[in-house]
Amino acid sequence: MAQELKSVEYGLEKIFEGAQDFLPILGTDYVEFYVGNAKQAAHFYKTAFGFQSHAYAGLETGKRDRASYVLKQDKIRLVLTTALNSDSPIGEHVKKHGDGVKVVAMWVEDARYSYEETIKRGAKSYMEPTVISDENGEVVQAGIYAYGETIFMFTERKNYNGIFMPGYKEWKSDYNPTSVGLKFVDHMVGNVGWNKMNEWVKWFEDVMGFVNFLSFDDKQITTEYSALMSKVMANGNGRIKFPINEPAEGKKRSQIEEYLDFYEGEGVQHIAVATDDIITTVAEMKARGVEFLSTPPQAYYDAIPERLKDHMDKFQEDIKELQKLGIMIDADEEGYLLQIFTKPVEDRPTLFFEIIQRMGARGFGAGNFKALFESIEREQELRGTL
Ligand code: TYF
Ligand code: FE
Repeated sequence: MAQELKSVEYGLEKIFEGAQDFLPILGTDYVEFYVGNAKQAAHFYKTAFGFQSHAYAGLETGKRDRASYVLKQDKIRLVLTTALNSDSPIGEHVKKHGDGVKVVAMWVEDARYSYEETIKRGAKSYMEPTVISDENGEVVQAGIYAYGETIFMFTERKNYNGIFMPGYKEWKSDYNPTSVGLKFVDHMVGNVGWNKMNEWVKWFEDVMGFVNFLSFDDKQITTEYSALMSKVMANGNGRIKFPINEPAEGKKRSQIEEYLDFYEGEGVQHIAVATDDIITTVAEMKARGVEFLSTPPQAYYDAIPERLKDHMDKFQEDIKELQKLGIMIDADEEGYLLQIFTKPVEDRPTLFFEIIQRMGARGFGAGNFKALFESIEREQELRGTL
């Protein structure tokens, strides 16, 4: 079933054609989580995911209401923020959603302009353009609401050469686990409510100037039990990709519905991070205690040479080794990709990570959907949420 998805239309040409250029985005600036205990979360992402200590803000830097730990791995920056008192919107967020992504920050040339243009096109304001400065210069930030309580923040840093942002100090630690080889954020997926996907597709088109470059409907993404629909939105240069999922009726509860119930609303479902050596990255993460979804069955791996056929000559990995680690393989017209998914990284079955290595392919692993969703359903079964 999944293999038939080859015909879905996509391609960078289409992105460039369809996208409006009013909002040039240079890349993902950082992803900020609101968590119950930022100190411990930072330890987890350093130890298990190979992030390095980068910057810190909290009582010691004059912040009275919060503590934020900034972690870095190659181009990826994670910010882990927690409340320091009960009277805090950060604490409220954690109370409602559990630990999760609050802010997706995008690196832009001009934050004021990005804000004005998106507001003009219908965005709801979260934070008006704000200049934050110190002896290293200034950062300008402005924010708009995206799905649920998730914020898209525009960050302009052309006049700044400090460590992360004014208000933060460099975080030097004696504990420095090595990188696991994660390089950059490939995409971030949002789960939205029943029948809300097309509203959000339109929001990304109208407000952000993005285009829909890939679509999967519930007939394509359905297993024996649950179902979902998914559309991928991308910006003009293709550097920012936001797939959107909505639940669909199946025989049992959709994994998207499970997320919406436990997150108590719409939000970021997974963050896909790229590596150029997935075997080393995943072996290292497993050794450090990261839990991944179960390995697809033998029949899945038996079918790989057939799926790879046009790309078999380029294929460099050993299928046996990929199978040993539970890594999945998919191919499209342009190449192949390797991917694997962690289990949720909190107690609520909400946010998880994807590790992806693209070998030319620009798709999202449609050929793996069936095996992936069956693996997710095995977890749902254990949780009693299927
Ligand atoms: O980002 C994607 O589209 C893929 C596949 O609940 C996917 O990583 C889609 C939906 C989902 C989990 C993974
Ligand atoms: Fe993904």
